[in-house]
Amino acid sequence: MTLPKEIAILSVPFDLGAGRRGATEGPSAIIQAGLEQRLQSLGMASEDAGAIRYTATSEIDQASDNLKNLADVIAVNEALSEQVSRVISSGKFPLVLGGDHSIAIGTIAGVAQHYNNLGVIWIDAHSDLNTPETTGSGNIHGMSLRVSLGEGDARLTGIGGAGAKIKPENVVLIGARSLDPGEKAYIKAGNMTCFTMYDVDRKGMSHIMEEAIRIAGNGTDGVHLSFDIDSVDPGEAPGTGTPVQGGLSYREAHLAMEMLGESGIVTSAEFVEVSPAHDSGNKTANLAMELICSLLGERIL
Ligand code: HAR
Ligand code: MN
Ligand code: MN
Ligand code: MN
Repeated sequence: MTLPKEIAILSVPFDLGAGRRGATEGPSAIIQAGLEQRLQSLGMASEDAGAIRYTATSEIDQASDNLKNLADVIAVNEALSEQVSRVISSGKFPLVLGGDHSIAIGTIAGVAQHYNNLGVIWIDAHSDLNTPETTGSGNIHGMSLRVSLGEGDARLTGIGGAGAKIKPENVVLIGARSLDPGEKAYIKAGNMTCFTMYDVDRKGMSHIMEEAIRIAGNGTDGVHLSFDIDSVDPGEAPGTGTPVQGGLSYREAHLAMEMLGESGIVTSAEFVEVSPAHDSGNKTANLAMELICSLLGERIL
């Protein structure tokens, strides 16, 4: 697989999977940062495929405490999974802009319809491996990776078809520094690779990315990048709902994207959790735009 030439940008202005409002404005802020012009100058054709439409429900407050806004999360993700699948069928590279990280459920469900063994590189301060039993917040953006692994509430795991969409041995987490007890137990017990910030500091981003590319690419027929902007240090990416100190530096984040771009293994990508209301200026949306360009081939020299 080489770098894609045709990109379809799917906007998902949705934040009901998060505890704080704000990520609905993420997609338009990233596009307004100049994404399409910049992709064009890289020789890529991009198509703004518009915002995912779904029918909002009136059941918001009837959802249980440990699955907040469940009906809306299901509705948006069903619609997103269909759109993502359609983009791949048309031969284009799906670039999904969130929105909170609950939308990974729909993105991965749509992508997985086209791959037998999908690798996933999940760059995030968090691991999003909670279940309704282990969540402390009830926010579904803290459960999305676990749902894609086929675990959790059946109404979520059934989005885009029943069952697991990915396997833990094909998943690599990078940048983790805020894990709940149930998430730690899952990672420690399982065969999922997790490079925490300790590992990034200790081994360096270059080494971590070589390993991540090797593991996610090993025996897989496609690789999805799920990039949560809160992986980056709040000093560089303040515009997000759940910032955590001690994150990736500006260059570490770019290096990760440059190496992934060079590897040519990435077949779909999403950038989530940009919240302009929490930003200072457009710093975070602009960073997300730049990181997308690094992934898609922009180089310093
Ligand atoms: N682990 C916490 C929870 O389940 C926080 C999850 C948070 N936020 C995200 N996802 N941005 O990566 O609520
Ligand atoms: Mn996340
Ligand atoms: Mn996060
Ligand atoms: Mn560091």
